[in-house]
Amino acid sequence: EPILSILAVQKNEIRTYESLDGLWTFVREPTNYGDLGITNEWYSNDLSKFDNATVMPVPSAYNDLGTSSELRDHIGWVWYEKKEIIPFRDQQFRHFLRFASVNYFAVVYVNSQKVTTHVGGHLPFEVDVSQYLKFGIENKFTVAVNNTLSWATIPQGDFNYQKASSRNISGRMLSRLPSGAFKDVGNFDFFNYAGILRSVQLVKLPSSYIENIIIVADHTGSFYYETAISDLNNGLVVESKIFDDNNLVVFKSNSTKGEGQLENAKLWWPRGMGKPNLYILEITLLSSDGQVVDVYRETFGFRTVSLTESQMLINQKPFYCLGFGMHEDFELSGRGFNQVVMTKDLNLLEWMGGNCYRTTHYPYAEERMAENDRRGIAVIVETPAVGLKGFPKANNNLHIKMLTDMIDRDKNHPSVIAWSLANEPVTKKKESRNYFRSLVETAHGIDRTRPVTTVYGPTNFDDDQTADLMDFICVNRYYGWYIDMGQMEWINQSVYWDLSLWKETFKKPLMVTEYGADSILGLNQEPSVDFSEQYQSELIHQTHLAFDALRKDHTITGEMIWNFADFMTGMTTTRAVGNHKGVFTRTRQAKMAAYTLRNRYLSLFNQTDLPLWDTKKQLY
Ligand code: GCB
Repeated sequence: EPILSILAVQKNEIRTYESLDGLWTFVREPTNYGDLGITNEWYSNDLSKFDNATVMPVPSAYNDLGTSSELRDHIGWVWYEKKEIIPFRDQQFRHFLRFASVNYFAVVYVNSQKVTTHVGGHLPFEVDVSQYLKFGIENKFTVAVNNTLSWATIPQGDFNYQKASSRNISGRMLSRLPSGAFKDVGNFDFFNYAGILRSVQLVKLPSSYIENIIIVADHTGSFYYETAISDLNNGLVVESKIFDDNNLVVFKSNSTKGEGQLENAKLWWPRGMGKPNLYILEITLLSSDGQVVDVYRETFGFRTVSLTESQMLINQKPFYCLGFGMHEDFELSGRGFNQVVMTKDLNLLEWMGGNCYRTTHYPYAEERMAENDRRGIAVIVETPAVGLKGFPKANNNLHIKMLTDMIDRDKNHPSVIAWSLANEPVTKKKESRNYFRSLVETAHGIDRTRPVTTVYGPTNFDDDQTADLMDFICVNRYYGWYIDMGQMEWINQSVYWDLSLWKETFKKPLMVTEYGADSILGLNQEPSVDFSEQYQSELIHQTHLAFDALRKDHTITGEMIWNFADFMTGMTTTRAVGNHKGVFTRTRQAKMAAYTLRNRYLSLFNQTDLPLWDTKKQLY
């Protein structure tokens, strides 16, 4: 069983790690759904000696780096291998092999021995490999990765061998499709990029070490913290300190957990409302004679998220989200972590006057979560459950595990303002209710400080069976695109009508988390037609008229465009080399719509003190 590596990797006076990023040997199983590698125990071989061996960079998706559709569209196993000499001097450490994201299913071997498996991309896992390593000589790390999706995976995919009708024609059996023809269609609108998508490290820790830290701090300056130590025997003691941004100690204790109250705590604010002030909780593990055994420094912030019937409040002040749906997506590297793209995206988000985004449709890289804290960008973090259907058969246990791991990874980030359980589940049937109740209870059970939401698309105010379980409700609506294409002048009224009904029904805060239209950069038509830059820009302008009216009526507490940038999808008749609903292109050049949106966001961004609509009952 892999354990979630809850704490992000850190280098300091005690802790260190070896990066295993770089070029790995890569072998693709020759056929889709093939099983040669597992059957023939490729993990005990030297993959670099294989005729079809090549290299693959880590981190990156492998799909777009070859020259064949076989690699791009491969379904099934691929194999990665890396050899490393581990220095003698490191024998004193406990070694953990840590993967920040492998999509979708991973089997990990060290020196030909299976050490762990992991299901699901986008979340880290690690395994103690100390007993498998050899020091001073070469070690072999092998990872078999499988991207096959099914009804039991999250997200779901529909894969099947196609049954094409065969007919006997003049004594010959002819069939429409070649034998063994298959399809694997992810039940979502983005390319199912696969491989080792984020960094891999060999983490070196002392034999007693700090396993987990939780720190909860609110706008009154009160805080609570707790530390888990791997084995707190041998008279080890813990020292906890909080440092402010001038590096002054503002709290000190000798306990693994405790609470306190900070006078004049400088609060973490989303951009536009104040500074995103951060503090550091330093946990030191000391031996009985005062030697430092381990140390970890966790960044956190003082802030409170709460809800009234209509609004989201941060530190008791109204917060209006000016945001984006996004993707971790770029040319060539696909969903692979790319610090260049991350930096450009967050800089552009700030340039747009944004203060918020949703990690559509899976948890984003850890590096990015730290950046959100530092920049004051509020985020709704979403599980990988996009487009789920078939309740109660969908994989509830896996969903609960992913939600738990996600909260565990991101719980100390002040920028995380809410947890999204799923995007556009098909929740029209009563059976979905218990499924979603179990998720809400899981999230609330772990974290009482953040509200829980689900993003609704296929269901409506009058047929959804789960929305009332949520603390606040997110809705995706495509008036003027999927509904009433070309009817620009209907959009305002339709959006107003739709959201007003949700509000009237549930009496909870609402956010519109998706709206928009595709456009191709440079495709200009006046008067506008679909896919032109004018059409996208006008559609979002018309939607904004409705948003203004809804804001006046105290109906919505935020809006997010779909999408920040164009992104790759699978092939379908409604996509032309991917989804073009970005206000930026895939290479991050601004379309006409970007300026329309920027004007709006900047004008609202500068309205710092939003009125408090209702001080009535605090819902959360
Ligand atoms: C949606 C989905 C998103 C799609 C988008 C679209 O409702 O949540 O994943 O990409 O619509 O463009 O169709």
